[in-house]
Amino acid sequence: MPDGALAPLSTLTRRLFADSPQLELRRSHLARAEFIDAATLDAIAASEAWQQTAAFIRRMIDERIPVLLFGDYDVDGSTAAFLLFRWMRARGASGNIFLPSRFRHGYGLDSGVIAQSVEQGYRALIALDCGTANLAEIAEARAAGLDVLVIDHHTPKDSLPDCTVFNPHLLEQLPPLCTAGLVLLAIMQLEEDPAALAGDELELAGLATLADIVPLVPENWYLVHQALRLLPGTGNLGAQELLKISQLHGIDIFTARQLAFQVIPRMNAAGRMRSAKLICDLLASQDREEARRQALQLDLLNRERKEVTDDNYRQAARQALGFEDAPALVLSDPGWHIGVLGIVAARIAEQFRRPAIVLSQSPQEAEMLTGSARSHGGLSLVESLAGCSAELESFGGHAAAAGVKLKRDALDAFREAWMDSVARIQSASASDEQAEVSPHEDWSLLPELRISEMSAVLEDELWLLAPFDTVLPAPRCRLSGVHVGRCSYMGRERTHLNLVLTDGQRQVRVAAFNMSHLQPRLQPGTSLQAVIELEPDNWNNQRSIMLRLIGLITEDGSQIS
Ligand SMILES: [Mn+2]
Repeated sequence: MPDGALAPLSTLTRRLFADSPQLELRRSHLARAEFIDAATLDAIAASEAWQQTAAFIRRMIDERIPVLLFGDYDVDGSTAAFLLFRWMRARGASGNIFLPSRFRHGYGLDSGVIAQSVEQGYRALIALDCGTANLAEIAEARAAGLDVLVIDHHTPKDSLPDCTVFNPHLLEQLPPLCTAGLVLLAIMQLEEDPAALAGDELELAGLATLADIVPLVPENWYLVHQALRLLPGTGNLGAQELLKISQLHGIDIFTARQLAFQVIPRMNAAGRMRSAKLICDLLASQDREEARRQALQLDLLNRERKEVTDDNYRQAARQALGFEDAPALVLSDPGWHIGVLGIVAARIAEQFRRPAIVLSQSPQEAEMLTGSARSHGGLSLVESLAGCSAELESFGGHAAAAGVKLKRDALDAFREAWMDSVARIQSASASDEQAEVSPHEDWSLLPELRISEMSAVLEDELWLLAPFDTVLPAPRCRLSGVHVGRCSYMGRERTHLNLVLTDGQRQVRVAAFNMSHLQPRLQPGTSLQAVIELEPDNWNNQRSIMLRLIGLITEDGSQIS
């Protein structure tokens, strides 16, 4: 049992999290050291979807049916394919992994690949991290004699494919796991001898869970929490070399931020710039020298990816300035790189504080545009796209991220239809929310914290409960009874501030990212309350808590951010 998992949380920590029920859920998950609780597992095991899934996988192994595992080109899709294939192969299954290319196939099952696999003698297909929406392709596969199973977590359309689909959207007992999480669950249920596992399954599924940005409900949180602790000592050669090249060696416990900013982009660079097969090859590597070369290759692809992203982002931002009043942005250029559209859309959505779709010309079909959508302000993309699907060839994804395809000459009509759809949803949700003002709006409602209350206990408990997302947000509070000790600029372009606050006895450092405009208000000696967010930090391999400035409450009570 992990240290401190059963000790009751301090009153201070409970107060900082407003006694969220997530605190106890997380602690009890940790105390039981299990990914999914036994009662939920029993309910899943009894479901028809699981029984058919288990029977399918066992039949592949027992009858040595040549099976193609068709994944996706991101961390989740490739890790899921790697984990399931390695486990099945070790038990005698015959077959291979196929990961599509963004440039040749696009997202999801591909008719050409299915036809080719039939010619090559495959007799079954497992779609991983895709397939739920591929009704036509699955009908073709079945007509060609392939047995088909889908393990996926994408949102289903109105109709379902004609095969077994293991998807949390279709089985209420299943937590909202990503595909690698579903594969981990499947392997743990199917494996009679846990000692026969490779031992890296939990940390790799946890890494994929973090990469896929699924909500950190207790099951997903547990996987990520474990990955942060297990990855530093992973037995997987490829992961070891990847961590080294990501400058993450000699660290006992990672923060989610370290993996999200240093490791995951290097893995995703494979599918963005070349082929996600590189991720599977790296994770499967049995040779140190080979693993080192593969990690280096991912690092180089990531550097290339950064340059292309910056260039395409600048062009897209220039275009966005032309749509000042639009509630959402649709930007398009045939020259933009297919592999970075999602990152560019995310950056545009963040910078312009609006949902954004970024499109380029489809590499497969010259008359089509293909692109990525990223949400802002809680809008459900899938819902908003469903509201204008007449203008789209296809779309799919989740609330926060989605992919779209449309005819080039439908661009203007689509832009108009999507604007209407977004505006409709936003006005409906604005009236829903009126009754409920978020406590973050009125900072005087936030819990108060004094420097004298900050201790090693608080630090340990925050490390135990992290990582945070919308399910359990990082705690925000008012640091009171303090005045400014020092304030200096930070960062090459002096965009950040490094603030030292003191209560007269002890002092703390507060990081103010992109808040250099507050500098004139932070003269030494100024009394104020600092609204801060607390988050585990590992800067310089020193385990600590970062205090991130959200805003200031001045002595006369005004809120400034
Ligand atoms: Mn996924």
